[in-house]
Parts: sequence; structure tokens; C-alpha cells
Amino acid sequence: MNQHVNLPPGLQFPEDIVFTGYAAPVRIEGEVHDLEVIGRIPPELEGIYIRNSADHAYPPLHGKDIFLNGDGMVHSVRMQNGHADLTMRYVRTRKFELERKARRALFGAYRNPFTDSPEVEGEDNNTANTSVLWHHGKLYALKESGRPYEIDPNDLTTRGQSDFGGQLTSRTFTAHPKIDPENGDCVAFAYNCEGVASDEIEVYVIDKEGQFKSTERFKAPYCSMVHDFMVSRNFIAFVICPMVCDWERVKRGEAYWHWDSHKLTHIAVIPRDQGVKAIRWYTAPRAVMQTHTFNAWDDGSRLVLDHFVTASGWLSQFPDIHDPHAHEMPPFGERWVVDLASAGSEVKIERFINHIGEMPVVDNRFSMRRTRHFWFGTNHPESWPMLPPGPKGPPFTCLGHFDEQTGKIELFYAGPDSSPEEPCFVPRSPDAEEGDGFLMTMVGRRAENRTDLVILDARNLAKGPLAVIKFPCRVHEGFHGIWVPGNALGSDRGF
Ligand code: V55
Ligand code: FE
Repeated sequence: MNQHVNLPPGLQFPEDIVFTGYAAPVRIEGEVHDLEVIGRIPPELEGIYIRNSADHAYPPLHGKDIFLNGDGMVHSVRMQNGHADLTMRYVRTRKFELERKARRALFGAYRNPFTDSPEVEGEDNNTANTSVLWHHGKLYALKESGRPYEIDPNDLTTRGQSDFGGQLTSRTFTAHPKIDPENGDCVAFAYNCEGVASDEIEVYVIDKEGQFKSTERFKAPYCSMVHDFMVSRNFIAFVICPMVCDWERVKRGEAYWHWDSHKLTHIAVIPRDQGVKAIRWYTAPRAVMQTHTFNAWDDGSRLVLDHFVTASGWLSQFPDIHDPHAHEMPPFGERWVVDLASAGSEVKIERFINHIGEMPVVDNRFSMRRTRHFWFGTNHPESWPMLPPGPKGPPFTCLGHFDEQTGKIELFYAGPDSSPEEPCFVPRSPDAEEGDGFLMTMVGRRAENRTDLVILDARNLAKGPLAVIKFPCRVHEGFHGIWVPGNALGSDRGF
């Protein structure tokens, strides 16, 4: 409770779910060397775990905001010889720099330039807050509404906005690029290529030196949020969901996205060897929203898409245009099968992980082919109590591991008042078999207002942590992270 309601407003964050409790802005930058370690960090773990988060630097211009609109704050935990060091640093976006100078928020609602202060008209609102990409020896902070920001992997300082040396034609770039494990190509895309409400999508192949091998453009059936996509050995697939953007609504100052369940969910299938000229469109049997993807694979006659899917949009943030009272539905793990041989356009849907979950992960050395192991964040209310909902809904209490060969799901329960975040798989060695390695995740210790990084045996989650790396403070809840092996960073980085 705010006990100072009789004082005039100064610099205060709102008293709502986005800005209080474990979700409250942290805003602290710096380093902590030699974190406390309970147990033993496996000696194979030599490298840096890096992840992105949305940590509002200033109270919102219009009194409230959604959590997706916080400023990009990158956290890294560098591990070597059983030691761990934490670094936390804001991405120096144009938005961050302008607001820091003004000592207040200047940009308004999520991605809506019509709600910004006049003094930042025409300025880039990118928060760079969603994920990080390590490719061609460079680290980038990504947000789907703008261009990448290059970050120094050593100290997380910002080198500047990047268009990959003039090669990126879109004004935007996805936060979910995929690396092809066979040749190191980065397969990526951009939507809203021409800015607000644009229905243009571009597809890129970037080689391991950072050179664009191809840029191709196609039009979506309507403008919608294309947060993630899927790549198999031979195909690229986009699931176009009716989380729509309409220029007139944006111009009136409304939310950037609305859920329109009267529209169809479309699937675009693009053969990687032929590109967008050979695009084929399929339709899902009902209007649903893809949240995040595990992986895709094909076997000549079928294209298989494994992902989390919800029967509604993200209604707590982006309203339903037909039913303002509609409830947000939880995501389940679904397998969508596209029959490549058939002339029809329907996809077959099965619930292949019958758990509410999100933040799906596979062993990326085996992605684009059929994988055996699947990890995700989840809950198991029959065994362990749910936690009070935060801005993203109920926090996870568990991580799950689905072994498709045995058909079993094994859970790691993080403990009372504890919430794991997106897991990150790290192989034990470059040539270890699929799934042989570690799963690491930030864990919110909510009662203590603190965060840990927990390391598990990826194929034995129920055994509990191999190591718990304790932070002396809370770091803001995040979205997506990666592991960069020390040998990829080179000896000039101290590895
Ligand atoms: C997502 C996250 C975003 C965003 C749009 O997780 C979609 C989905 C952190 O920002 O802007
Ligand atoms: Fe995401």
C-alpha cells in the first residue's frame, strides 16, 4: 500500500500488478563478483548465460503500462571453474537515452507513437527487451518492433543499433531467430516491416559470418503479432494468429493489438530451397494464438509443428474486439501436422503435451529435425500450490521435461514461493547425445525478494539442483536467454 497518498506526485511507479511485488522495477545496473554457490557448478559449464528482461526505467507517461513495454535490461552470469559473476545493464536504446536525459518517460503506450510526447515525434520507441542473439561473433538485444542493438558480451555495454552493416531492409527484426545447427546460418524474419500496422513480412538467411544470403518479402493475410516462427530442415512456417493491429485504432490511441476471433489462424509454409514464390497457405480449425515454439521437422510427406497454443489471445493486455469480458485461456503443448502431399489446407491438431505450459525449449543442436526431448515452464497444482498471479498470469512453480521416447513427463518443483523462468539447455559437451547436459533457469524467491540461478541435470529434473547460484538481490523477471560457450568468446574475453 502507498502510505504517502497525501503527498504531491513525484517520481512514483503505479501501485498495480505490473509495478509491484516481484514484478516491481529493479533499475539497478552493475556487477556482483563471486556469487554464493550452493552445491557445485559443473566444471563443463564455462561460458555466459545471458538473458533479456523488461525493467521500466521510468513510471509510465500515461499512469499505467503493460509489462511488455519495459526497458531492455540484460543480465549475464559468467561461469568459469565453478565461479559465477553477475552483470546487469540497461540497453542504451534511443528511447532509454532520451528519457534518461529528460529524467522521465517521453514515450507512451506499447508501440503506439500517437501516445508519445510531442518532443519525441519520429523517434524510435524500441525497448530491445525480449531476447538476445549470439551469431557471427556478435551479441544483439532484440525486440520485434525495432532493429537489433549490438551489445558487448563482456560487460553488456551497448555498441549501438544495428542493421547488420546496411543489410537489413526492414525497420524491425524478430526476437526469435533460429540457428541452423548444420551450417550455422541464422534463419530470421521481420514483421511490420514498414512500421505501424504494416502487413509485410520479410524472411532472411544470414550466414555464420553475418552476411545476408537472402531477403524475401511476402504479405500476411492481415497485420498481426508474429512473435515466433518455425524452421525445419526443408520448410519455414509462420502461424498468423488474429492478434490484429489496425491503423485507425492505433491512431485513436488504443492498444496496438486486439484479439479478433472472427478471423482465421493461417499457416504459411515456405520451402527453404524455393523461397516465398512457392509459399502455401493452410488454416487451423479454430482461431488460436501461438505463444512460443519448440521446434519443427519434416519427413517428406508431413511438416510437424510443435508449440504452445492458447484458445484466446493475451486478453489481459490486448482486448477482444467482440467480447470485452472474454477470459484469457492458458497455453497447452500442441503438435500441428501439415499434410504436404494433400491438396487440402487443413492442419491436424493433437495435444501432445497435456500440461499448461510455456517457454518451450529443445536441445538446439538437434533442432529442425525430429527431437526426443522437450523442456518447458509449467505448474502442477495437484502437488504444489499455485502462486499469486503476476502481470504474466500465474507464475510457473515447475519446469517440465517431456521425453517423447518414454512418453513420460518429469517435473522439477522450485520450492515454496519460488518461480522458475524460461529454461536454457546447455549440452555437457559439443558432441554429447541429445538431452545430455544441463538445464538452467532463473528462479524467483518471492518471499525473499531475491533471485537465484538454478542448474539442473536436464534428463533428471526430479533429482533437484546440482547447483544454486544465489544473487544478493532480485533481478527483474525476464523473457528469453541463451548460453554462449566460453570458447566462442575467445581468449581475449578471459576464457
Ligand atoms: C512477446 C514479448 C514481447 C513483445 C511481444 O512473449 C510479444 C511475447 C517482451 O516483449 O513485445
Ligand atoms: Fe518470446
